Amino acid sequence: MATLNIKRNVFAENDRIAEILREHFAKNKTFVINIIGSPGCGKTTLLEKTIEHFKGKYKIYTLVGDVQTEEDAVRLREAGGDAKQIITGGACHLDARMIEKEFEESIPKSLDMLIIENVGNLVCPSSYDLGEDHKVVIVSVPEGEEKPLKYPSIFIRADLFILSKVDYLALGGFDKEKILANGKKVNPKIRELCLSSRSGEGMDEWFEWIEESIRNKKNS
Ligand SMILES: Nc1nc2c(ncn2[C@@H]2O[C@H](COP(=O)(O)OP(=O)(O)O)[C@@H](O)[C@H]2O)c(=O)[nH]1
Ligand SMILES: [Mg+2]
Repeated sequence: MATLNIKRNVFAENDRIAEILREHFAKNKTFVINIIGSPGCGKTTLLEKTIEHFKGKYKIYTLVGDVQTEEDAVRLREAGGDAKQIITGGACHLDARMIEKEFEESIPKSLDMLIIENVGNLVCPSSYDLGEDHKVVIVSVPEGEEKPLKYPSIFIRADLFILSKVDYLALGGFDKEKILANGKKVNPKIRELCLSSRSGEGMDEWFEWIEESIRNKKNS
């Protein structure tokens, strides 16, 4: 019973900080996404391409969560982005307090977009609100069609489902319609986007979604 209460308090405190962050981002008109997917599903590669595409047009800052190493932040800076690594030292997710600390210390206040790449994991990050506008869930083609059914909590909470690495579909043996249907089964309202950072397929739709979201945030 005591354990349950502690867990409830942790989530309540996280949600309280996330709401404060959301108010700050709303005031600053910063569009915020929280990207969640398994290790290796292609999160950082997608962000490298996104940074390259919007360079000079939008001011974008990226926070990257990993258990260890600065590798991803280095990659994003090499792509021309402004990026900061959050090393969790073991934690399997980012929480609102970590983002609050970065809000106070590193995140510029005049931003068009803040992208948070969460720690690679389809489970724990789904429970932590980071003050984002949208959670975006990514599953890559080789991970298998049943993933939305096995990890429903992130699909329930996400607004956008990206099926990544669609260049692998050409190899055969992957059922694209089935994984998309499974996503819709868990969350009928989820928007779907199929893309490949490698071949470029579907990337225009991703860029358009970002542009539209930034516009909507500015006008809100
Ligand atoms: N075939 C293919 N490989 C990709 C694609 N995107 C990323 N990768 C590869 O997948 C591996 C993991 O990518 P990374 O972006 O580091 O994944 P993360 O752990 O989710 O950030 C790397 O070897 C990438 O080159 C893609 O669209 N197609
Ligand atoms: Mg990464």
